[in-house]
Formats: sequence, structure tokens, C-alpha cells
Amino acid sequence: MTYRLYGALGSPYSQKLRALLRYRRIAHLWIDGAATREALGQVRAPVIPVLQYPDGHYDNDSTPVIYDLEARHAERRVVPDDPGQAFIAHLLEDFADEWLTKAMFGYRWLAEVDQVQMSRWLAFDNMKGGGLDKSQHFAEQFRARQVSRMALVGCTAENFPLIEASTRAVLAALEAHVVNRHCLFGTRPSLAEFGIFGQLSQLGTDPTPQAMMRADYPYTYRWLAHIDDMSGVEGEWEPGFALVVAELVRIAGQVYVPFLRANEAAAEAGAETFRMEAMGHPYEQGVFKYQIKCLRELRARHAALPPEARAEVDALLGDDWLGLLT
Ligand SMILES: N[C@@H](CCC(=O)N[C@@H](CS)C(=O)NCC(=O)O)C(=O)O
Repeated sequence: MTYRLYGALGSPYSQKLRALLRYRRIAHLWIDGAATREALGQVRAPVIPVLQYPDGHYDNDSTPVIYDLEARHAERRVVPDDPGQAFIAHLLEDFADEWLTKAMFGYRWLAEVDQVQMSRWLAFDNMKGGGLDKSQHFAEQFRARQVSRMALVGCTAENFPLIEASTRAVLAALEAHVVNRHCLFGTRPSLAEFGIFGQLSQLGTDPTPQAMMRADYPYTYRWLAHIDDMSGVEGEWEPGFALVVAELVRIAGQVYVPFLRANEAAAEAGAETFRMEAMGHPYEQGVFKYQIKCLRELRARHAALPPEARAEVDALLGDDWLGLLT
């Protein structure tokens, strides 16, 4: 039996894993709609994408699944051979999964035009027909549910200036790079490109951010269509850290580092919420346990770096990151 990937077009992490399976030429079926709801019953945390393996077992949470596929399939791996690059690729994938996702959720559910358009498309995707009235009824319920969850993930109007400023900085860095080459660590993609693509794929669909990308970052907008299917790409890792990698690490150092630090400190103090400043903007949110796990994993991977790679990575990370990781 082949892999079965249960997801949704409107799910950034589903897009991430689907593009990765395509690049790695890991045969799979893409399944969305009602069947996805059944697959959610097969896993502990009810989140998509859910991957069913050839032996029939199910798993989810895209990052551990990506590392599991690295161990099971030797061809076209997405973790760079160089340990320093492997660490930075993990860090950038984590930044996309845990911070850029706030742009994805914020742009989708803040403005009326996006709420209406996207709730209707997501209902349409989910129901695969079933009549307009029924799908629009479902759309309204889903819209209300998602809008009610915005504060939980920090996507409030008060926090959005920081989310937007950091997202535009990421898009500007990519725009300067993708006109020269599509990948970050040479001519083959790493898990970082798929993490970033997953979140930006939604900005490239939703009315407000799509217009922003087409107007201000047209090549990054088009780059999304390339990363979506790289099954025909044959490439190489190249040593060192490109300018775009240094820039993305710097931006993550400005916004994701204070976020992770404040979240951890609040949790340790038994507080329910935390407040921080970054890029000159305020940000406030409830404590999130999952990101404490992400921070611990970053620290463990940093500590496990061999000395030579550690020196190269630390030179790239700079004080912001080093102050948090060590
Ligand atoms: N860490 C998970 C996050 C997965 C996730 O949050 N998926 C969203 C859709 S993109 C979801 O299923 N949310 C649950 C919900 O909306 O109830 C991963 O990387 O796979």
C-alpha cells in the first residue's frame, strides 16, 4: 500500500508536507474532504495533515513526520548533510511553522473580505459539493469558530503590525533571493523551504495577502508555484550560508527569539499571558506549551552540534539567538 496524505488545500502544514513528498518522489495519495475527518480519529492530537503509512499506521505533526521520513527513505533527503546547515534549516522551518503561521491566520481571519472568501472556499473544499446553501452554512460556522480563536494564537488587531512587519521583512529577503535561485542551501530544497512555502502558500491564495504579494513581492508569489512541485528538480547542497539565510536568521532573531523567550519566562512564572516588544511593535498572547517544546528542541539540537559546525552556526546566529539557546 502507498502513503495516504490526509489534508486540506487551505491547510499550510498540509501544503508543506504534500510539496515535500512530491519533491522526495515518495509515492502518496492526496486525500481531502470527509475522509480527512475520519483520519483525525486515528491520531492523538486532532490536527492535519495526517499521514497513513504503507503498513497502515497513522501519524501527524509535520516536523517529526519529516524526520521520520528522512530515516525511512535515503533518496532526495531534505535535511542538509552539513550539520550546521541542518540546524539552521530546522530553525527556519520552526520559525515558519510557529511564527509565520500567525501571518497566515491573521491575514485570513482579520478582514471581512478574507473571512468571507476563505470560509466559503474552505467549506467548498471540505464538502466537495453538497449544494451552495449547505456549504455556505458550514462556511459561516467555520468563520465564527476561527475568528473566535484569533486571540488564542495572538492574531489580534493590536498584534498585527508586528506580524505584518516581520512577514514583509521575510518576503523582501526572499524576493531578493528567488530571482537568482529557488533554494536556500544550494540547488536542492531543504525542510526550511517547505516550511516557509506551507505558510506563504495561503498568503498567495487569500485576497488581501495575495494582492500584497503580487504587488510588492511578485517573484516570491510566483516562487510558490515552483516549490509546490519540485519532483523534477535535481540539485546539490552548497557549503556556507547564503545572504538570504543570514537575513532570515536575523529577522527570526528580532521577532521569534523575544517571542520564545517571553513565552518560556511566562510559563516558568506560572503566568497565563506574556507581553513583548519587537521591531518597535508590542505583542501580547497567552502562553503556548507547544512552543516551549519547540524551544527545547532548538536548544538540544544546538548543543548537539559538533565544534566546527557550532562555530559556524554561532557566527551566523549572533547575540539574539545565542542569548536564548545557550
Ligand atoms: N504542528 C502541527 C500543526 C498542524 C495544524 O495546526 N494543523 C491545522 C490545520 S493547518 C489544524 O488541523 N488545526 C486544527 C483545527 O483547526 O481544529 C504540524 O506541523 O503538522
